[in-house]
Amino acid sequence: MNTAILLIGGNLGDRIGHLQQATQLIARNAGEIVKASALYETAPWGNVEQPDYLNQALQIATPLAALPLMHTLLETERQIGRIRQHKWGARVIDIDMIFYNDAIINLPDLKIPHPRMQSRQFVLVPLNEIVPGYVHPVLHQSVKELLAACPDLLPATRYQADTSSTGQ
Ligand code: PH2
Ligand code: MG
Ligand code: MG
Repeated sequence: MNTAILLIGGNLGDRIGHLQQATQLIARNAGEIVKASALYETAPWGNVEQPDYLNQALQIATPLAALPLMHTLLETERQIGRIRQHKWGARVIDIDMIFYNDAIINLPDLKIPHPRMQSRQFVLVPLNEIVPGYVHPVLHQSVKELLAACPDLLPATRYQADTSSTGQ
């Protein structure tokens, strides 16, 4: 078995529903969910003219090698209804592989660890909840250390679904 750390997120439509659908499909097609973080509401990174995201980190145990896993995750995005438009644009679902064991992969379509993870609060904050001690195989720092040193100031806050209208 292999360990993969994923970050899922989206900022269009039923954000919670899409994350739940993604988690179910990943469990069915890629491997058992070992840990799941809370949901975090995060400010859009890159192109700021778009709605806030919900992001969540997952640790999975997978029999798949990294490349087949990536193809499975892309297929899962399509099943949930993602249509790829602009880089860093709004989307119903994005499923990114952040770590795969302690592998370093530099293929044209697959870079592991995710090359921008260390500069993004929306990745590091959810990861820090489930795998604070995971060591980045290139930077040789733990997720907790990367978060402490992260220059990004965009907020990532634990998301509470609004239950105020569901009765006293
Ligand atoms: N994904 C992006 C670009 N910007 N911003 C937030 N807050 N969360 C994301 O998941 C995200 C983003 C490209 O994949
Ligand atoms: Mg992404
Ligand atoms: Mg992606």
